[in-house]
Amino acid sequence: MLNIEKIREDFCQCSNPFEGNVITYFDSAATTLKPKQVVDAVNNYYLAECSNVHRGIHTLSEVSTNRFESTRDKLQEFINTKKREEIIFTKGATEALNLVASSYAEAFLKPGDEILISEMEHHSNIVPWQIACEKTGATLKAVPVDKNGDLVMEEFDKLLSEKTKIVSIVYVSNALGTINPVKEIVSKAHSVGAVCAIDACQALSHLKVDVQDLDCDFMAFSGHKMFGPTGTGVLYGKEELLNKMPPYQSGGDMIDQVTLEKTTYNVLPHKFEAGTPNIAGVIGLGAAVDYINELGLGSIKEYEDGLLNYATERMLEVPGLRIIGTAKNKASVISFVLKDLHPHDIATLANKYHLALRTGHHCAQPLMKRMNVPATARASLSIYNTREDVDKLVMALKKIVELFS
Ligand code: C6P
Repeated sequence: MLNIEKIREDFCQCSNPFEGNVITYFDSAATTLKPKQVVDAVNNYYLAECSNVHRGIHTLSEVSTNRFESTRDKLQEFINTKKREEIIFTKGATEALNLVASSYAEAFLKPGDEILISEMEHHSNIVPWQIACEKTGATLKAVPVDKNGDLVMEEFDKLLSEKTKIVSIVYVSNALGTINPVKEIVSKAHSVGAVCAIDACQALSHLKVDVQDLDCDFMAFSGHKMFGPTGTGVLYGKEELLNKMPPYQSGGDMIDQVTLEKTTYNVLPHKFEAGTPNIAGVIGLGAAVDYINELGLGSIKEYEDGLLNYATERMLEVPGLRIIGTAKNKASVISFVLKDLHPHDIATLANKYHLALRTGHHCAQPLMKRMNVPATARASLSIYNTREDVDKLVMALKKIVELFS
């Protein structure tokens, strides 16, 4: 059982007023709040240990390098990679997916090949593949989504063929909360010889993820959606694939030997980490992993599932509210529309009640089109949200409905 009161003390935004009011935060799918343990780790680096990594032999550089690299060890254990070198630091899931699309897809795809995604992808898992297709002559196909927000797996089976070389699917939809059957998807992708990438951006702070159990070839995620600093992210890749891929960016740190005629490249993971990395951010991400481990993902999931059920039931009390995304297996995201109110108006009014909701297409325009809505309002929940927060939201939404009727 999580001690929510104690957790809320770690996230000072849960109790500190901003311009006179405490804001109830329902936008954790955009970025989670940060616990003081993470902020302290970042501060400690800047105030006491600041220096560059992998370069100097002086004490500070050694300390920073050790702290930076210890995050890689923590992440190896966290998602259970076979080797620590399979963890590549990026600035976020977007960069991680671009890395695979640029490096792997552009190097190995040819005209006639196919990439299979789904209608519920974030733009970060659509556009890089479109660009790779333009450059290679490959074709992009998308698995449809049903009216509840589940992938239509029969259609997945039909679209998957010997032509499919890459399957790239979101683990948890940021716009609907649907949890996809990724283990089954990976296994099906492998049955036709395709590699499978998983966009786990919305999964890591809610579910236990084990890349060896899933057997995925690549996985992308962002540190800032799992209580870590912004500008941090990870690409996991199987060692044999990463080894045969060309570098994504070039410069310092990713080289072995440089002459004016030719350059040889560094070993993994450095081959894909050109230039000075986000040292403070990665150290903070290590503290975020410690924080999640301390709470336990099992307890987090149990608490969030209970809160999601409560919020779903209570929000349906609001006259005219329709939840968009009612898959059986969901993480703590509730997207909704309210009568014929534009979602921007809902969020603007909710903001007056000091409630932070997100509205818009959530960088998933093809999904909005499929669900026949221009946009939704979205409440995304995390471990620091409570039933009282949900009650406040429901009360505000009821008042908004009254105002417009
Ligand atoms: N979704 C949201 O409010 P970055 O921006 O690189 O950290 O993450 C991109 C990304 C990729 N995949 C999924 C499933 C995501 O949810 C996101 C980010 C935010 O839903 C911003 S649009």
